[in-house]
Amino acid sequence: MMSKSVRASLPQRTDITMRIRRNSRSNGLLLFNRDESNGNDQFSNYHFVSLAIRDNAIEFRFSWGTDTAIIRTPASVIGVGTWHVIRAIRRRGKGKVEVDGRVVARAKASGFGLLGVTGPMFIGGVKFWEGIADKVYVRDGFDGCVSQLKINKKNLAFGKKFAKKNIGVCTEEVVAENNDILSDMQPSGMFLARSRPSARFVRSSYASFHPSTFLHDGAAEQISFRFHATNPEGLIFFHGEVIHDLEGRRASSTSNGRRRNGDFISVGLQASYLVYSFDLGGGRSSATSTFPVVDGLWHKATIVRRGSLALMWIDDHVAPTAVQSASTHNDANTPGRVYVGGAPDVRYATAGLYTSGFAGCLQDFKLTSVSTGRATELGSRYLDDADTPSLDFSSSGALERVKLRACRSEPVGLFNLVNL
Ligand SMILES: [Ca+2]
Repeated sequence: MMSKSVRASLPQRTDITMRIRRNSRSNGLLLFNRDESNGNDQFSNYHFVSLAIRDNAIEFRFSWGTDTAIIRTPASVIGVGTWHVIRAIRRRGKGKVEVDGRVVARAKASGFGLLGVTGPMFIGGVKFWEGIADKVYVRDGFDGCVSQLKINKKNLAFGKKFAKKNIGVCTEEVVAENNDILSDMQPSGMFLARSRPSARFVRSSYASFHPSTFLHDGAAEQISFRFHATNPEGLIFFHGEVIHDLEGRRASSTSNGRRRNGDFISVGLQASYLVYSFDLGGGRSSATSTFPVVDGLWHKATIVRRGSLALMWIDDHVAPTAVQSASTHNDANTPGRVYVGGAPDVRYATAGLYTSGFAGCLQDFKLTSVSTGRATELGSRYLDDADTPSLDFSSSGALERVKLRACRSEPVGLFNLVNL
């Protein structure tokens, strides 16, 4: 994709934000813009600015011809299959790269001044690679989706300003109703991909499923889901004692503020952090995300419990948050329904741990029980649950559907490996 009317950089500063999702671990060029004021000699030492994925790291380069500054992030700051916001910033000779709002790399090049980029700006690939590949050290276009491009804090729609080549449409994504990132992007030949099971919740919403939906009879078990939260507090998942019997009556008349006496497993948001809590009979333990997850972005959570040990991964971060319960209780005795997005009486159900349900979208909610053999194989990693069906939030899958809404689908630009 190419734009002749937009420049990726001003002389004194560069500020590029791209929201991307990789389809593979391939190297790929995200953005390239060079100086063409001295003619179109491809092999000369020209000024340029580039953003690329190389060996699973992000590389932000800017060059004054003979000298090139390279700001390289650690490898694996962005994974495959999840959305990330990358921001590359330069102030004269100083540059930094942020991923999902956190600075992950910075560098200073002394003596550098103004940068001139006069040529067209390329996104996702370039028209020709001669004389470019040996500047950025990637030889392919980006394999994945780009849903947002911001240059100097100005959002650019992938509309008429861009000439497109080899670009499809990514649609297997959902966003909250207030996300209008691509409202003005109307690509021709748009197709709708299979939508993933998802539902939107409004704090008082919930869906319930048969107790057997999550059998805690394996050597390990896993909860995984994608979420986009719009409120910093709220219950996302609960499995514990019987709250309502099969006729829908509250099973116990005990008042709020009671002391809990049954086993439970819960996941929810507390002050913008994701928290996994469980009590198997010996007291409550919790694992909390190391960073806030209510930030307008989609995140993926994967939680594995093996007896009294729980591990929680957020997005593609390699290191999980771990919690080991001091108790010797390993079995979850949870005869109640499985609740997602909230519960009939959240304060009562969670004994005050939560006061309301979740607000936002949940997608691809999977509950997987792992047999002893597979758990051994699993080690300390999480399970590939590609074969686990996602919870069906429709009336054919859920026992109850209370105030469930639809998540809107989001069309986004898809790039493939074919060069522009
Ligand atoms: Ca127990």
